[in-house]
Amino acid sequence: MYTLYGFPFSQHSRRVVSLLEETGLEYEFKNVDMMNGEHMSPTYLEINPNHQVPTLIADNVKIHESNAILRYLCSKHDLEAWYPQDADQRAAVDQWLDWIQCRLSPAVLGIVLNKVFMGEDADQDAIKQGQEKMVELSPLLEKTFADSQFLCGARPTIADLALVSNIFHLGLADELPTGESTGRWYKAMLEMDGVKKSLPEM
Ligand SMILES: N[C@@H](CCC(=O)N[C@@H](CS)C(=O)NCC(=O)O)C(=O)O
Repeated sequence: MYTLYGFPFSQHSRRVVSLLEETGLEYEFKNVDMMNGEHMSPTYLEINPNHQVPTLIADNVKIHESNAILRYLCSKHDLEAWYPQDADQRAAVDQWLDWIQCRLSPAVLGIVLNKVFMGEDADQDAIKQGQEKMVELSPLLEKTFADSQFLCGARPTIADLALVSNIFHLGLADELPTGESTGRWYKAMLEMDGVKKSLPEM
């Protein structure tokens, strides 16, 4: 039985929830109320000194970093379909996970943080930079989904779960990547039970 500390409006938390739900692994979700600063409380800082969600706790391990948690769960439970053992196939999943974290996510965060959560303190430059980056990155996704049903082939992997958590986040700011094939992929991802269960109540 896992304990997952997270927050439904955190895209990094949602990707872990969606894997746990998709695979039926047992877990207890502990809500860290970020709107009220609970992630900065001494109690939570003991759990994760980086003051970030998610954090996963199992019998012998405590892990932060959402993608590390996804990889851990897959390795621990032999979730081959979600994170292949084969080196070539695994490299493709890892490549997308890193691309999402390093290239896409900063743009998404810049837009959503400032358009949705910062009110009058919003940094308009960060929104503009994020939007410009999305104009650059959206065609890369569109080309990928024109050739392939999911990021790494005919079925979703943890890379798709990481991506959909970002794209849903972008949707909070009324922005989505352009492209018919990307739209088809997004619709298919939103129909997955685990993804549905990871979404915040709105
Ligand atoms: N690289 C981390 C990022 C986690 C992250 O940025 N979490 C945000 C919520 S989506 C957070 O907790 N922010 C609070 C803070 O940084 O103080 C991961 O992938 O888990």
